[in-house]
Amino acid sequence: MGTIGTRTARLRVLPRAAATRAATALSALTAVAVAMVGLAAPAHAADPVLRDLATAKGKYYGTALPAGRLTGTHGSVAAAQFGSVTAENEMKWGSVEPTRGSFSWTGADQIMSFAAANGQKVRGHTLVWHSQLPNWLANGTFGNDELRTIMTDHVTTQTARYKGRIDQWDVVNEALNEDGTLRASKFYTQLGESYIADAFRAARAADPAAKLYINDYNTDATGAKSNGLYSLVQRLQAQGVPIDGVGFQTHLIIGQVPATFQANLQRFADLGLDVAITELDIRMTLPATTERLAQQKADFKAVTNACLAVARCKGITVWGFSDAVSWVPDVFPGQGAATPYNENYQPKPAYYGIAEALGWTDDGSGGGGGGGGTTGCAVTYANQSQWNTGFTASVTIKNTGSSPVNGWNLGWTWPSGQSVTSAWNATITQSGAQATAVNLSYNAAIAAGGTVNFGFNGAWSGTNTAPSAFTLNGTACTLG
Ligand code: 9MR
Repeated sequence: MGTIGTRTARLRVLPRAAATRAATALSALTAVAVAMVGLAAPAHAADPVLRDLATAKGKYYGTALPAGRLTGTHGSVAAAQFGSVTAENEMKWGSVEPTRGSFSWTGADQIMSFAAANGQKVRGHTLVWHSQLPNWLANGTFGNDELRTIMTDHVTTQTARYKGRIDQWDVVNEALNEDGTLRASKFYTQLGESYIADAFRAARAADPAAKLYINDYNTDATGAKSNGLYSLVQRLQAQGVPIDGVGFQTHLIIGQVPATFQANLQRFADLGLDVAITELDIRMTLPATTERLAQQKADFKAVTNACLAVARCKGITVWGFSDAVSWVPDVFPGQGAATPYNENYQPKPAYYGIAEALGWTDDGSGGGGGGGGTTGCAVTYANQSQWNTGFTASVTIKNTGSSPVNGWNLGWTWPSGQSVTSAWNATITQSGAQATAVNLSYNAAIAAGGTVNFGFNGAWSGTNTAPSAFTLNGTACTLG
């Protein structure tokens, strides 16, 4: 769209439902399933399971997932925490039909297998969209009848392949302009509004069980764009087009959950349609300060509450669950931290905000992520010795919050071109001037009020100015 707005693996005891899923996955004996169960989710023992909390409320909680991230920590958290998955890119036209009439299902099938192994629903995304089209289609010239057949054949082939296994299909994605008129996509320009009805009819014919959605962004509030969507949906219903639901992508900015969000969901539901929050993320200007993370927690909670308050809101999908894998920083430079887990797969306050909205309460065992306890850190940086081209530094992190930190990464930017050459008590990686130190297995935990220390050798030339700012798990620290 483009216009909108290490840790160390550690075994944990899986909750009963997760253990059952793990056993199911193992019995499936697929590569994907085996890869997902052995690794620990890096949550606290008392951390809630979003998929189970949501199910208890009659909703699902899902995530977008790239097929390249089905194993390791990413795969294990996705399996344990989410009851629905959406292929982030693998079911788009450009992925599945890169050459006319020649289909490539590898990535899409991997997502389907992962979901089946882990008892997850699948949101199909997406059949007809102006973006991520294959070159042969985007740049080809076709007569109107030919283009209509190309489109309906594509819809039919893809929905038929996964017949009976898709909970919701985003049949048409991002059909609207910001002013509520229809976007001048290749399909609209040549075929007119009827392309939408034809796409839905083809999908219904090939997979009668899937719920068929129209999906868009910047339609979360009442206003010109969502009014345009509302009118479009009414026109489709008047023509008897088989549309079941409306997806609200909900790509938001912290502090800007629309006041009319719930009412807007409700007015679409009142048309006799299901609604769903399909691509939720809530970005912020970096760095992620304690204050911004607290605002983000309130915002994730508010969005979750809005869905809970609308009976026909079926569930919520986050567009990526970890800041390690999110489209946001690529598209909005200087912004990010838009998901409920940090880059180190530690739950952020936002995660606890979701859980609280879903009825979970902190038992005081150290979860809560700043919901009950406070978070904070102070860093002491000492240049211990220096010679013509090298130096040795020592860094001490103090947890000044009231909750323990379980798994940490410390980031800083070198002011004068230094680089780390070797480290102890941490693993340090560097990208440009940005250095990141990650805990080792034996020093992952920092008790409330406690400290950890690590050190390293570095290279310098010219000047060797000390870093002036540090972030712990994405949150700015004071200098001690
Ligand atoms: O997250 C997706 C990213 O990896 C792709 O590069 C991008 C290409 O347009 O699409 C992203 O997902 C989009 C989704 O399919 C539709 N709504 C907006 C999402 C974020 O751009």
